[in-house]
Amino acid sequence: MRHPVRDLLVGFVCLGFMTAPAFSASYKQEYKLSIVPGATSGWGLAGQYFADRVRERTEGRINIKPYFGAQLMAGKQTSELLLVRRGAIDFALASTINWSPQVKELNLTALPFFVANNPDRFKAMDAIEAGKSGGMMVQAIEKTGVKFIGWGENGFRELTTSKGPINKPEDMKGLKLRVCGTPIFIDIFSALGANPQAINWSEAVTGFQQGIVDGQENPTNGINIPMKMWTWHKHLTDWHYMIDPLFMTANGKVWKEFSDADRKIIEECMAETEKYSKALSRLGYDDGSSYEYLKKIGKLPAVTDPNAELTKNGMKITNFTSEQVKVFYDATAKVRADWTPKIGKALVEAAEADMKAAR
Ligand code: X2X
Repeated sequence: MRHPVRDLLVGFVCLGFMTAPAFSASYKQEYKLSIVPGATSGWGLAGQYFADRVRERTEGRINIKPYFGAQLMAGKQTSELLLVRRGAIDFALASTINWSPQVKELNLTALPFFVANNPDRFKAMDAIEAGKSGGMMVQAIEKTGVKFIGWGENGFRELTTSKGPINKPEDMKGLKLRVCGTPIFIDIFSALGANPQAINWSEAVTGFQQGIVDGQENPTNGINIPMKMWTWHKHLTDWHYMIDPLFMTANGKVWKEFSDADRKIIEECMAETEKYSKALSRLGYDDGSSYEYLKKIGKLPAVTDPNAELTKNGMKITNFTSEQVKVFYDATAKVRADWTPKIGKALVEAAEADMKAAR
């Protein structure tokens, strides 16, 4: 005999049973997040922070696992975009310099002495991201079919060398410098008279250990300190010649499969991650706001005074005077001129206008 109340109850139970998991039934058990350097880099910490926030906020519905050390690309960092497009990678916290061989617009912030040639280099970077030029970069990224989720920061790249100090371009003559395999770097260091060697990050440390190269360039907080770069290089040239912002992306199909509510959560988690990532990158080099922010969220790293840490470990820091910056700026004029049409004149001009408006 049919029992209307029982039928109704069974109906409800089934409905409940079907709707709840049906939401996440199309979700993967694990989403792979690609990170080029290691877990202790600023970049690695930011990736982990994002994954943790998303897991917490979605109550485990979205489980993102960071894969550090470019392992999803077998070390080949410039293949990351291709693998996100194909879906072999679900998420990537990527650097402009690893995607710029394919997305030419992303060479913008690698134009030598372009962003730092402003009274406040961090404000200039933020102005690009928040401005018309940042929007153009996002468009260029999304044209490849991947979803852009938000910005982060590897940081301004400073030169470390075993020979030095570097005070003028002539001091760089013949220096063998490890750079990533992105063409604009070859042009910049060739213009300065050095001998750039394209080596993947995954093999770079072996190169430093074996003395195959005389130096490299990477952000101080994010990479140089966690990597204890003083082990191989005693000189640091604090020249901020370029910056690589990071950006979180997802494979287009993966993104579409999330519910609207979950997409919103992911975007909010990335907005938090942007603040964390930028604070890690800028700590000790800004007006103190990065320190305050990291303290507030309970995430102050062990090293809060980067220059003191470098000096304590025997590194000699060279800070350029404005005259020295001018010499290096002039020495790289041809690189900016050659790369402006490749990046797009409209984009370079929009970035100049965005940075100027923020002065
Ligand atoms: O290769 C590098 O130098 C690194 C780790 O900074 C990037 O992947 C951009």
